Amino acid sequence: MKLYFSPGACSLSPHIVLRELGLPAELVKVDLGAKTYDGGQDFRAVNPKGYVPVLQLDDGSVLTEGPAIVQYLADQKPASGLAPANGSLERYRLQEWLNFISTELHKQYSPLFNPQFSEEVKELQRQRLYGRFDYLAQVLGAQDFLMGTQFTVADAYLFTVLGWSDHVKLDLSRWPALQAYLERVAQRPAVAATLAAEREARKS
Ligand SMILES: N[C@@H](CCC(=O)N[C@@H](CS)C(=O)NCC(=O)O)C(=O)O
Repeated sequence: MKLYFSPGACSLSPHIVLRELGLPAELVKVDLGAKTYDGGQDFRAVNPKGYVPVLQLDDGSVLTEGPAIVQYLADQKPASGLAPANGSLERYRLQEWLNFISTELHKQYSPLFNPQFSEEVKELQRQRLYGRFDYLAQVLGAQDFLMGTQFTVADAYLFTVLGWSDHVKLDLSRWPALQAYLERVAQRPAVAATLAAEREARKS
């Protein structure tokens, strides 16, 4: 398998999942500005949508969209508990979280990275996100992870997105439960190893 990624981007989520599962994969760093990888190969030939993450399977098939990729990975090792069994209500709960993170958080952060948006628009966007944080803090004040006691792929994704907060001037200090959650997840050995690997990848 190959994971096309960019250090610190949303591809951190499947990268964490790979390491949590102990699955071997080649990591391919993508230059998102130039849309190239391996020093000049056309990334759009791999993913015409032009964004990471992309998972390429050994038979050459390409899977895109973070929520689909992390579920595929978790299903390679069902005993890991990173995703509940397909068809169970709990699996739909996991998908409920993945969709929430994708649409209500991830894609609400995106304008905050965009220099073309005014500070006024960005502030409106921050207020929208603060409402989502109120809800998340209620949940994570009462349990360690999104699904309860078990770390799942949804936590890998939420950790990734909330981790961008400082960078886009979203102050999490109003939500101690979210700060404690980020610390809890960061302490997981696989997560710490992933963050270290992505820090290293930034240098190359
Ligand atoms: N819907 C996609 C969105 C992925 C996405 O937003 N990727 C960003 C990095 S976090 C990216 O590669 N952006 C570059 C671009 O869109 O040109 C998913 O959930 O996987």
